[in-house]
Amino acid sequence: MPPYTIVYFPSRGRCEVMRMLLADQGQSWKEEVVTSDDWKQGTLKASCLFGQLPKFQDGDLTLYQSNAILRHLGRSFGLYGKDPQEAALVDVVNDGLEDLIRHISQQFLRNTEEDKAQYLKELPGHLKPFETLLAQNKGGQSFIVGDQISFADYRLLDLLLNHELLFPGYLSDFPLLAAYVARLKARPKLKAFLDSPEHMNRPISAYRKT
Ligand code: GTS
Repeated sequence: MPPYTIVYFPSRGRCEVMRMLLADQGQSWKEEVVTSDDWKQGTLKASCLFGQLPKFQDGDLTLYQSNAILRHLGRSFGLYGKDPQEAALVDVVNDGLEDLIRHISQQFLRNTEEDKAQYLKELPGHLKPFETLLAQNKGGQSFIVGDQISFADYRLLDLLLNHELLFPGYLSDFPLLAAYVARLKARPKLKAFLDSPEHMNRPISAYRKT
């Protein structure tokens, strides 16, 4: 039995990054998929510390809060920079991604054509900090921080891949980010996961079909 269990709604949402990280690190995990009917019933919600999912089990340890889960996995698998300075930079990237993802979630909830057009117009401004960070690290030929993969790389990759589904070709003005996506996607275990029906058939958000 794998020690890890992800309890979440039937979407990529806040959990695909955990799945990508675990798959790339050669781990297996169990899924407990919660349908909206199950959730509305209320018992599980009442049992969750903050009344929300994801819930994550690592053996006897039960965790809530997706960023705490990611940081736990980062520490467990050596995916949190090679020293405190790099760990702090990994946090900077992750917090910047959190802000951006919150902003995106608002757009997804409304999702009119007008919102989409406005979002696309603003997207280059949102991506710029990440392209800048990449450029500052070995001219963009490495990871987002240092010379080893961190949990922030999986999170950034997840965000960029989701955007590719929504806005194909959107990275054409961001050559370093485009090359970074291609490089990470080619990691064998990650590629196997990203090509699997398990990933391909899971919608980005519970609120969307794609
Ligand atoms: N800060 C929390 C985290 O990062 O884990 C937020 C969790 C959260 O907002 N969960 C939503 C939820 O449980 C689902 S989703 O935003 O991840 O899609 N919603 C149901 C509810 O009853 O609040």
